[in-house]
Amino acid sequence: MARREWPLEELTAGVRAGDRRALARAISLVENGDPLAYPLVRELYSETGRAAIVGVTGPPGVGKSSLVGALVAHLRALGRTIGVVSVDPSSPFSKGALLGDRIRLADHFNDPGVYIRSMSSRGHLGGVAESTLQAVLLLDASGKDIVFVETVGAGQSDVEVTGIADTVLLVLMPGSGDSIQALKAGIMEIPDVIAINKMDHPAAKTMLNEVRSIVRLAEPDRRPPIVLTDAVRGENVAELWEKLEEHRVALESDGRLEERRRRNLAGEVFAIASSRARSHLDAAVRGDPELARLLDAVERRELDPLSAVREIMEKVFEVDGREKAREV
Ligand SMILES: Nc1nc2c(ncn2[C@@H]2O[C@H](COP(=O)(O)OP(=O)(O)O)[C@@H](O)[C@H]2O)c(=O)[nH]1
Ligand SMILES: [Mg+2]
Repeated sequence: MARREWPLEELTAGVRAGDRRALARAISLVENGDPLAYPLVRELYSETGRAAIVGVTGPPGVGKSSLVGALVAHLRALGRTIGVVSVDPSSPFSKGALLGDRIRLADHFNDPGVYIRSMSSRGHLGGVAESTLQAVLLLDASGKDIVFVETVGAGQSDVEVTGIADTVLLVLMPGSGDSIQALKAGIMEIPDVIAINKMDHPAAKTMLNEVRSIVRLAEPDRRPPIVLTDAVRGENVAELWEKLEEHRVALESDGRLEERRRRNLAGEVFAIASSRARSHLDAAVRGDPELARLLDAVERRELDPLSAVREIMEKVFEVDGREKAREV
């Protein structure tokens, strides 16, 4: 496929104008960890923060992509513009993926008010968390009103990308027993809104009761609304959007949105820095004969583990390994 080269200024202007080819190119740069992605996002960052970011998480197969598709259809009818970033290796959003469903997501691939993108989870230096954050920022800068970020949740993914979101929607379906247990055990953070999708399933009511009983364990002001949905027929999708919007309006009205965004951005910055530090460490020690010698010495009990850590920290990060060892 012949690819036109974009000068940086043209690409920046194209993203700003919401040009889909510019967006496609920009997100590819981000996804590939291309050095050009860095000045691009840096240039646009001051223009971000306007979009409502909705994280959509839940086990594979519950209907996250379908539900996002249904929400996109609903929101387009209301005249809102939408970006979708999907980090779901098990069911990538593609032109054909949801064809055949009543919600013809494929229609939206030609709609200038919608940009849908599946992110590959193949890693580069900063990993998938970094490219997802950058892609969301690009969609935000392109003027989209709402950006959905779909990730596989419930302990399935080691990247907690919902840390980007203003509002977190957990999608479950009848029979998502493991997720119920995870919620109950407090392993899963309480989401802002819960959708029990596939309400056409005979066990939907049982599931609703189970989820209700768990939600009741939370503080009254932390209890998320629960909505039964059918993503294929678009049932209760309007109600679901209402709950998502109500959550954001409530956050905005009392300053919690700023607080949450500050916490999220701090978390993202630290997560990306940690991931880079880890990659740097991996690259530095891979095949390093000196490290092999250190590890041999640890194994022979001639050098204790923390002394080995200290030597590695000094060598790789040029920091005092002793201080770090004490903090840990
Ligand atoms: N019966 C029924 N099937 C659904 C519903 N929503 C999604 N599905 C189907 O469930 C499967 C998985 O959906 P998908 O959106 O890819 O789930 P994801 O892995 O959570 O993104 C697909 O075959 C959908 O057509 C629903 O509300 N009812
Ligand atoms: Mg999916």
